[in-house]
Amino acid sequence: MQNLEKPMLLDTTLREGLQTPGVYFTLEERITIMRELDKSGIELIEIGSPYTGEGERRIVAELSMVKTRALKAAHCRALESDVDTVPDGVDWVALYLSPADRHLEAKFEKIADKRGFVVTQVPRAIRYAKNKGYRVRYTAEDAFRADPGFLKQVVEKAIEAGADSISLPDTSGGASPTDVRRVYGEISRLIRDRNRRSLIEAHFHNDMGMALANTIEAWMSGARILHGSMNWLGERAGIPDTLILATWMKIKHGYEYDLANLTRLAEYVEKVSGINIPPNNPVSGRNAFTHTAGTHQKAAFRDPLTYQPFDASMVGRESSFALGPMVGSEGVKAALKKRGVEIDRLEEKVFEEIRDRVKSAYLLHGRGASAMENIIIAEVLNRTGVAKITLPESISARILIDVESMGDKDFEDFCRELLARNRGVTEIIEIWGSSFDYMAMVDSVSSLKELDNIVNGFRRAKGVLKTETLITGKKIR
Ligand code: HCA
Ligand code: CU
Repeated sequence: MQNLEKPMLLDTTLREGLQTPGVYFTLEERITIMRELDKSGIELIEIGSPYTGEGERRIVAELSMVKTRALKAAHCRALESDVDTVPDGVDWVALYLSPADRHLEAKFEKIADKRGFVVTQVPRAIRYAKNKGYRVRYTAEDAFRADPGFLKQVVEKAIEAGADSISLPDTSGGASPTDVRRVYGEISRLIRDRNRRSLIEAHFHNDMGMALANTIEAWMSGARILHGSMNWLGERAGIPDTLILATWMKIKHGYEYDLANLTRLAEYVEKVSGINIPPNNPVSGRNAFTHTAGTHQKAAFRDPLTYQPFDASMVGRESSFALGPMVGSEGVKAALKKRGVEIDRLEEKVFEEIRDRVKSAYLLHGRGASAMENIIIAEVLNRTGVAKITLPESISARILIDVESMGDKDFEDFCRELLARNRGVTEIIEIWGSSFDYMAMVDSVSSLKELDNIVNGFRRAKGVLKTETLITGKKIR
């Protein structure tokens, strides 16, 4: 691994993240997010876009008064009048004006010499903000789709005007790591050749799923400030998750960030943004440290790192084992241990029985079987005398049934007979607008075995294609 200078992580949950459809944070929520980012060691926090209206300007002004170790950045267009909306207490002002012709065409209809406008306006706005005492970033919006020669020309103007940093964002999210190496390499060289100290900032959108890899590549190609946003929030597919970036820096390079605190913040942001963390999200996803396949479980039970890049405790989490349709007896052991069962006192065949019953439950009932795992564990364990787990007094369920053709006489006759025998099934109704055609209500049977028999009965009935079972809970009255 190259010897790379420690980057500064910039979190823009409060600016880019606020550009996620449907997301809004109150002032209190923004303050909490800021404080927790700061506590976690994030070096720069983008606190908002004060130029977008009086309401936002006032909120940004409040945020700029919150004491943090992290430097605070505000986002503006490259306009003097936007700079005037930046409140005291902000350290770094970002000024964006795209050098890409496509943007200039779409945005500045009335200006005849669009490129000419960029090369004069960018340095003008930078000087204006520098004179007001700010550190200044120039953002070459959509840098990857700008004419490379013109991009260099504008960057040159920006560094001459005193820009402290240059952001080369992949605004439209189509760049690859190879493109990044070229563009960041060229601009790094340009800055070095001019003997300037301007830093390069990396900001990548995830439209093609490349944002995180692009950001790391940008760092290796000279960027010093790397942008992230909690839980990948941002325009469209978002930008890299700050937690994952910080995890990479700590795990791979030993740079210190409080990952456990960032993991808690991820949950908080999930709650206040209303955007769920996908279960398979790296680091913060519910499944990120869960082993499922029997072969994985067997190895991971002894050494989780067989199937993980780092120890879950590094981010304040624990490895876990799912039961599920592929479970192995090691997975069962781990699950029992977690429930406080003394597994050393149990014979191997107990684990195997639980394993086999869980697997068959999935075959018979579909994914609804996940709600039966605990019942299976209790039914098997209670027979051993080693542990006593309280079972629900009775089991109720809904069986969804897909038949060859709805309203089929044979199937309905079968149902009538079943209902007449009155063994657990209390009602069968047609359902519409689902991939299933009927729903059977099972009320208060005494064991899973009994439920299995009922489902097996349906499965053998003429015309039945498939079934799925849902265990039901309390009735709300
Ligand atoms: C945008 C701006 C930006 C700016 C990035 C930056 C982008 O919303 O168009 O200032 O570094 O993606 O280009 O988010
Ligand atoms: Cu962006």
